[in-house]
Amino acid sequence: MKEKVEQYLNEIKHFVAETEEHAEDFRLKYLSKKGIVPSLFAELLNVAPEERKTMGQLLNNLKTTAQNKFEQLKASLSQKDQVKKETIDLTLPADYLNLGSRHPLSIVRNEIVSIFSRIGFRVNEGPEIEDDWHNFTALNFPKEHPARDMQDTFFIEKDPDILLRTHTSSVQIRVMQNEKPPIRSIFPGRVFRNEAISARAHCIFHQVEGLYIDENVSFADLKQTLYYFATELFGPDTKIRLRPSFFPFTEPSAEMDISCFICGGEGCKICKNTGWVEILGCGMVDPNVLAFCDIDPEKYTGFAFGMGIERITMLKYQINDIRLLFENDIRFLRQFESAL
Ligand code: 2NL
Repeated sequence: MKEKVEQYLNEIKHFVAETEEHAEDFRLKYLSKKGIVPSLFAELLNVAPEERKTMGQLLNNLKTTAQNKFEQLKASLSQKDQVKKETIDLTLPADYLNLGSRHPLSIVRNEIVSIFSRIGFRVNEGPEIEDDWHNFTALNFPKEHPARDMQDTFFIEKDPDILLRTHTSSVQIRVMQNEKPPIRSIFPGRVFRNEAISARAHCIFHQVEGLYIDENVSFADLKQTLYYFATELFGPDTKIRLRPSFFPFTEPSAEMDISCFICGGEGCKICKNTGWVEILGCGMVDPNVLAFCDIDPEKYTGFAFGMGIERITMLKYQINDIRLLFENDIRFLRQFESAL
């Protein structure tokens, strides 16, 4: 019996398990109810009483050796598993890299900036928080004009009036004060108006305004510049028409329509069956505005225009609710992944 135990100890010591099944075979062979260790304990009854104590000790040693070996086998197998999982397979294709996409308002703003920069316009930006003088007074708004009302403008402070700019024209005032003509620049930016939010209006939106001041700048220059802009943005077949309008800061003033780029003038939902879509306001800079900025209105003339980026984006991509442009819903934004 003693030799048998020695032999088993040796076997156990050199046992190798490649898989979980091998380890289970080991447990069944030595440690299960009908396995070697319990059978040897059963044989103890046949051993001479004076040898029982030493044999008992030998068997106990065999039992713990087998138990320890089994624990060791299990532990090393699970470690092997872990290593297998952590090994990097360099032949696998790479994970899809989500680059995101440009916001539709940025796509359109960049396109407008790019069109005007091709004909010599620079870009200027300025503060979103303005004073009354730059936002209203210098733009020829009368003292009691309704736009100056709390109902229309977000005031940060009263007396002196500090407010969120209601148009980017305030930046044009700053440029006219700081630079000598010729001035040829466009002004993209965020503007604020105290309006109830709906499908068609938001209290925050984006504008691009433009300004050209020099000697002998005429209404014909304005018209040709805007015609170039319209054909670049909406296609070479685009026609324009100007309708008389009114702004405090331009005289004369006009609104510009383009021929409907959806139906080509036949009449559809987008142009409300008129064949024309309004896209911007414009006019010759009022002499009072030039004078406020210390530019001599006898020597210089200029034209200016302004458009809402949201409006143009909604027309171009046929978006029917302005709020979609502010919610950043990923399902909406993903639709512009290939637009730029
Ligand atoms: C519109 C109309 C317009 C201007 C903006 C302007 C600026 C200065 C002087 C004169 Cl500093 N004019 N800007 C002129 C005409 C129209 O915007 O419907 N915007 C969304």
